[in-house]
Amino acid sequence: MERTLRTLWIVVGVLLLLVAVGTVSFHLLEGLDFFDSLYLTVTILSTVGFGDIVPETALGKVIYMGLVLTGVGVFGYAVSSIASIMAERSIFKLARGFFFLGGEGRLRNHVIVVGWNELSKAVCSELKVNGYNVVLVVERDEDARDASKAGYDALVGSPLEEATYRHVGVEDARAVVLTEDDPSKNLMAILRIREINRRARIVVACGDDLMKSLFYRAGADRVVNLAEVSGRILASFVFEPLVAELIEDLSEAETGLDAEQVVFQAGRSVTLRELKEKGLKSVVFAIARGSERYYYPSDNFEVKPGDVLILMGLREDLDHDVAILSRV
Ligand SMILES: [Ca+2]
Repeated sequence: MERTLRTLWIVVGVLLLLVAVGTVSFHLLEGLDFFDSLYLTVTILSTVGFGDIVPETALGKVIYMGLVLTGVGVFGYAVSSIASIMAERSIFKLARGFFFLGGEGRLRNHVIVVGWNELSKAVCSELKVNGYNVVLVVERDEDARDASKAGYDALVGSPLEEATYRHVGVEDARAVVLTEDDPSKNLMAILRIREINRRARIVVACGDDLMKSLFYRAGADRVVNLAEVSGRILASFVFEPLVAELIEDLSEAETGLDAEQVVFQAGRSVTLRELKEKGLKSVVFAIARGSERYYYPSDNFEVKPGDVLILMGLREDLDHDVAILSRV
């Protein structure tokens, strides 16, 4: 892409040079005024050659022929490289932008992931396994191509600009995950997103604690210090490898155990016993009510509408239980 762009600039430069040479030559040799000289040069270079103005002098004819021969190549090359740049850009910038914005392709409840790196790849794959619709925002064309190959929709755009987030439908997004490690960029991104959507969950990765409070103040819902989290798991593998294994297992949904939070949306309260009698298979590890947490609640615990159940179990059991809870 960059190379095509550089070549294009060179071609445009050569073209301008030819226009200048032709115009000045015809003006001096043929006695044409500047405008007619320019007109003659441009029609020759574009290979149109109307023939309404023709050179009379021998040197003028030589220059005419020279411009005809170079014009075919240079002009043709310029047109084709502009066309290829337009085509390449449009795939990601224009076409996708329009697709995202309107009609049946309108995105809803999707998760926007900013950045394409090892971290975001893990984020995207985990979201996908959990059934979320992921849309990426990347800065480079090659990242967009890479992401598309991996099966994700990607938009090329600056994470600093509001328009980028509008293109990926941030007003209807469920959440945004910022995976890049540039703190000032992340800060700006949070502000931009909050301008458009006050409710979407914003999760930010950060390398140290310096920016944490600033991110929260800007409107982030969760700032995760990656070094801290992975450091703790690494250490756990030393003195409690089984626990570390369990934590790792719980954190990914594709195999083994998984944890899930489910909002209890029934119109009445029920005891945990009643839910178990309905066939709940997984373990109710905790119940969250506002800022309160009730860990391993007993069978007599009364689950109220709006409570959040935190379930642990195998994937198929969790899916089964989510279905049961939605029918209560
Ligand atoms: Ca797992």
